[in-house]
Amino acid sequence: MKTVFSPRHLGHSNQLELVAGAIVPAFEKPSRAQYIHDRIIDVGLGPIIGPDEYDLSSASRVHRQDYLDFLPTVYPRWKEAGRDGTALPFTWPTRGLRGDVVPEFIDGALGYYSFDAGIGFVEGTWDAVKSSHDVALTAANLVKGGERTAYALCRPPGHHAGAGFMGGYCYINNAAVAAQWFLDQGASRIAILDVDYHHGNGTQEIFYRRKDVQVINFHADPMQEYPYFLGHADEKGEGEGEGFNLNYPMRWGTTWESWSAALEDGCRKLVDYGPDVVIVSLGVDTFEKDPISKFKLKTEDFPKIGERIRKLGLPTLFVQEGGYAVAEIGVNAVGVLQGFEN
Ligand code: SP5
Ligand code: ZN
Repeated sequence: MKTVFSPRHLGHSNQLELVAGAIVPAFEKPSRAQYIHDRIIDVGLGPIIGPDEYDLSSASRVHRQDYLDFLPTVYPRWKEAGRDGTALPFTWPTRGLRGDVVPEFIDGALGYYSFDAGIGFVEGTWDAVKSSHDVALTAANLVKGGERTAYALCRPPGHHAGAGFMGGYCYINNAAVAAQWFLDQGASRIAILDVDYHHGNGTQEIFYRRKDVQVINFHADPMQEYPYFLGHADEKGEGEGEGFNLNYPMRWGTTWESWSAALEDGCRKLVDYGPDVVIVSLGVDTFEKDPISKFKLKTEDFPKIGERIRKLGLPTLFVQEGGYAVAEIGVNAVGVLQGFEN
């Protein structure tokens, strides 16, 4: 299979992150993508090509225009405020506060457009975010052109980004934009299978009232795990979208046996839906040695994910999301892709 990848992700680095009461170097770091890239070459998965440039027209159908306009302004405004280093929010409009007025000053605007502090900006962040979007759409175009599958080696990831907010290392929701792009190109129905350890709250929020995108999430129970405030089993969609959102929350310590049973159930629901294309939000932070996660999938389990998805018999776009056990991320992510191909 072909991989789409851009070295422009490298400009997005040196961010800090607030974890367990300490400011630490971010887990979502450039070496993640480089390990996957190198593993693709080592195993001869197939050619690696660069992205084409896409405009933000499909993105503007899943994200608010004011949010998309805001993203490229963040770092210039941060510098205008006399700062350097990493731009981060630290205050948010929760219940009881005004969530309808965008503050003028950058600190307030950053809080307005985010739900956590996991979204640092440095000089190259917007360029990397745009390149990640272009990587996803270039890979989508390969699938539209008749390839059975393609892999978008996106960095930064996307599934925590909602219509008007960023968080969880995510800025533009690459998988959601790709789904919208397939619809804009004439597809009728798209399914998104999100196998990242964390609930894809952004993807769920974007499509919650729509029936043209089925969203299926397999993730750590929000009672125990980030992003905490979405991802329960009773969230099934609303209005026209009722019945088209499926959540499989699982407890800390989940192993392949029960994780794969959830995948099996989700795949059956996907087949009933009858999508034209499957988009896999491919996180490999379900791995037993992942530094921020508590599932127990083993390296040998990842190819089995790919094998099961292949059995769906549908055109399939893989979009990279999380995975932080840096030394193993290449083997595990590429393991899913090899499982699909074999
Ligand atoms: C795309 C993606 O996987 N985003 C994940 C964002 C997770 N951010 C919160 C991490 C909380 C980590 N808490 C456990 C710390 C163990 N040292
Ligand atoms: Zn994750």
